[in-house]
Amino acid sequence: MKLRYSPISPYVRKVCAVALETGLFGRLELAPTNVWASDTDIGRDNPLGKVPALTTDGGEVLYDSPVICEYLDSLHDGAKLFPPAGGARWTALRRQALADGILDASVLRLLEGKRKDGERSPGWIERQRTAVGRALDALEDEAGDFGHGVTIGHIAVGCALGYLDFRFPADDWRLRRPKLAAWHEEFSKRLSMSRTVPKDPT
Ligand SMILES: N[C@@H](CCC(=O)N[C@@H](CS)C(=O)NCC(=O)O)C(=O)O
Repeated sequence: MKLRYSPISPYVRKVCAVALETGLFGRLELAPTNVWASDTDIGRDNPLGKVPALTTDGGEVLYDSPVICEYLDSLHDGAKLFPPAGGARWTALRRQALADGILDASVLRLLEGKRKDGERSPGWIERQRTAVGRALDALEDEAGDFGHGVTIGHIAVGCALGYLDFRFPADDWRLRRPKLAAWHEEFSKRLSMSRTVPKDPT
């Protein structure tokens, strides 16, 4: 399987963490991809021009990260990261959606912040920052129920919090969120998390 890959994409991190948790990482051929390069060919694999995109052994290209993660989870016989049915499944999927939403808002905030003076919208940046703050408060409210298990919801939340540490350390999301901080400290010790921490390529 070929994974179009960027070492600092939090969505790619989610896929890699799932591959590590499920013992499939060794089956991934990592294809480094700069989606922002003017000559990138990512659009041939993913018409949306984004990573991650996974070409299966059968030649089908899958995107985006929730689809790729669920596909990988279907390829192994161990404990499933996507609970098969019932309340546990909806909780895991909702947590993944919340965490991915934190990423979406954070990426929008980052890109807006890089625009030139006069083009940048402080109101738009604030809207994204506020959405992330509310999402983090919601996670703090339920962090006591996270337990010690691992589902796609846990992995997505771990990746979202790691991305905030990477891109917005000054925000200090841990302030007033002690339960979430304690959970994250413990969860970050998993191999799937420690091996995929984002690092600035420069
Ligand atoms: N919803 C997508 C988001 C993927 C995404 O936004 N990836 C970024 C890299 S972090 C990207 O490729 N952006 C290029 C673009 O937006 O043109 C997923 O979960 O895979």
